[in-house]
Amino acid sequence: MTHHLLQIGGITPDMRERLEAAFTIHQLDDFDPTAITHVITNGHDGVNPELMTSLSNLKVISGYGVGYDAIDVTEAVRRNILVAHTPNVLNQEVATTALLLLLACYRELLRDDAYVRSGEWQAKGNAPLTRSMDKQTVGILGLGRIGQAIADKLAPWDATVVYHSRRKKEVPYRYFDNLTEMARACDALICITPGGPSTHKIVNAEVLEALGPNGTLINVSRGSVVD
Ligand code: A2R
Repeated sequence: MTHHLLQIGGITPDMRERLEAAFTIHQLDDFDPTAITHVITNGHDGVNPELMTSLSNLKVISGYGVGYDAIDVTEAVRRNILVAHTPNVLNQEVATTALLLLLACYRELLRDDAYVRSGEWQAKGNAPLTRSMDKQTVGILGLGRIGQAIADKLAPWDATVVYHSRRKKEVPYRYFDNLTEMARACDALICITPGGPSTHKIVNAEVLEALGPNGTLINVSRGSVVD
């Protein structure tokens, strides 16, 4: 029996080859909704509710990413549709990106890059000095799989790691049950919670004010987490 898979978003040649061994692949601009049994999608696009309703024989939604906030999981469960995602695969890479962004902010990398490229360095000499990243208090909003990888990667900078999540964990870092209080205690705040309604704009004006004018905000979660 042929399984019919609807592809949402881009896939690599390797993914295509493996999927083609098991499925007939259909694209969004040309498919019969009643024939589709499987969907492959990314974390950003997910499956929109109207599309999901139209796929009356859908059995599996496979998201190649960690976040599944763009998929109505409650509705999927109600319809007995299995939803899969790919946690852990990119923990280290997302954590490295978080560190890259943090270091780039502290060291004004973009400002200094522009300074050199514009010829100002040659004309005026060194750009102003920047801040040290050593011994900073770094708050992690969402100490899950990726949050922990970020905490691990902060070790060489001798950071004091603190965190806020829904529950306190068995970790050697200080827990804040209040995000604003944590922001007040931090030099930098790194967001790495899931998206969706429960985290929508939880980094709000109050949190940003508590972080202060010299605070650094790094968001490697969804854009929806920050107002
Ligand atoms: O449930 P808890 O207490 O373990 O906390 C989780 C935390 N979290 C929240 N923290 C504060 N307020 C909330 N409303 C809230 N909801 C969840 O986020 C946990 O510490 C963390 C999520 O960790 P994991 O489930 O292990 O996710 P992972 O693999 O680290 O990925 C995080 C997100 C994905 O959902 C993608 O959207 C993005 O990274 O790429």
